[in-house]
Amino acid sequence: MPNRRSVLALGAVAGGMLATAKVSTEIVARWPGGANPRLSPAAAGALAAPPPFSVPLPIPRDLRPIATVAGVDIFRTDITPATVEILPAVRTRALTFGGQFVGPTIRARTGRPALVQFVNRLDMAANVHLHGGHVAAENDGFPTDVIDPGHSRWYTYPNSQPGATLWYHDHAHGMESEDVYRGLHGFYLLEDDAERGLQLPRGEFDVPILLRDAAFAADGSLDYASFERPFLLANGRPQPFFRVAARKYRLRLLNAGNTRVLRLTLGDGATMTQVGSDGGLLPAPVARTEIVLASAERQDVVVDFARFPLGSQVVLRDATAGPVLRFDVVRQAADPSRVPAVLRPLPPAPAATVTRDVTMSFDLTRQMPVGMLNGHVFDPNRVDFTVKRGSTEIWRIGNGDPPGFDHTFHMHMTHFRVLDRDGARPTADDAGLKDTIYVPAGARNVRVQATFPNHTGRYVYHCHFLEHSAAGMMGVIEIVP
Ligand SMILES: [Cu+2]
Repeated sequence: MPNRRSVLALGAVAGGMLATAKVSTEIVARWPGGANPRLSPAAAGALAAPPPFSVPLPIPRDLRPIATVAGVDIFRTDITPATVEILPAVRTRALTFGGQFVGPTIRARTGRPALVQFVNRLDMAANVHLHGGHVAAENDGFPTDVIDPGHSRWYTYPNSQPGATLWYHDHAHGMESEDVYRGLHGFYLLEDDAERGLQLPRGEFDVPILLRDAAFAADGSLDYASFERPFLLANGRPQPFFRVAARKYRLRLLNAGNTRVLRLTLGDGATMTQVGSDGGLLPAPVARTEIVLASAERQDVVVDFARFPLGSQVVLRDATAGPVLRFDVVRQAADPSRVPAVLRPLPPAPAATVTRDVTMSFDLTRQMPVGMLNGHVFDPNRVDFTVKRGSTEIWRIGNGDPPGFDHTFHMHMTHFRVLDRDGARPTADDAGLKDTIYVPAGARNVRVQATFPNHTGRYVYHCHFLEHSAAGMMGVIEIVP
């Protein structure tokens, strides 16, 4: 079980080093979210990696509703410790939703509310945030709004937004980083009628793939304190294979790594057709050969395996970790799916009436580095910005740290569009409606525009490198009528 005190283990280690070495380049390089983790074989965890492509890709099971009442689907699952197999034949103690290292997938329909009861069977408080969900404040998993051990909580998800690849994870104050690292993550796939009508690949050909890194101690336990997390897991397994038919698949790629930037390519530069991002479908498909996903970002791509001869092995690679997942094209199949030229127009963007600045940085002068937004450490009782419901705002996001420190930016309750990055066009990875973006070192003014509809109350915004948010890089907005 995670020790509450261990949440800042990374900070403590780095802090000790800081005291003796000041802000050395070594620390910058090793701090999570500094330069991408270096993968030295000597540091590749105490357990050796299994042979590549020796385990199949698991698909997380769907969570079945326990009832449907008046058009509302009712779900229930546990937040519970469990022993799982991640590395082959190695037992690993994890924190899970429903006993699975990648929690059960909740499938929901736009216009059809869902009620989910989470039963906390841990010996510590936990909660649930539906990442990308437009939900009332009391259902958003505010960091101090937790489920005590032995208690349960109903979360109401109105599903009043367009279809999108969402995910759910713990957000308990100061613990989210370790809790998510230990396995409290799962998919929430929202579909709307218009999307269904597009005939994109569906059913078994619509595959959620949760990517995250990990380190293991010699006893098989997840090593949270390690700076280096050499294993990149796909749906909780190292370098799995996936047998596919020679037809189109929709792959829902999620980077659920705590503090990681993925640069993904397929085969020898094969094209992936991006159809969606954080907030759902793009206006039109976009051909991509490399996808960059910072922590918590999602991209949905369609890959047509009919382009490869039967018997082909097509490898998804990360620029740092190497091979991630191998697709084995093993059979023919009929393919009624298609990728239409028009997917879903973006909603209108009303003129912004408020502009705000958010600078993300560490206080590196302290014994223990703390995360800050605009120079303030997170205080759940302090409102940093008051936002008028229904208003549209432009936020200028800056990375205030020295070279080597990357950050991400995540806003709860709504989606935004990226207007520009330091005066230049957004990247291809910024396309569509976003809730999380990469804010690398040197980024000083990433402008995003958001509208805050429907709900009032207090929500957080933060760096989604979870070691950073747990160290205080988080703020509070209060949306008022
Ligand atoms: Cu950060």
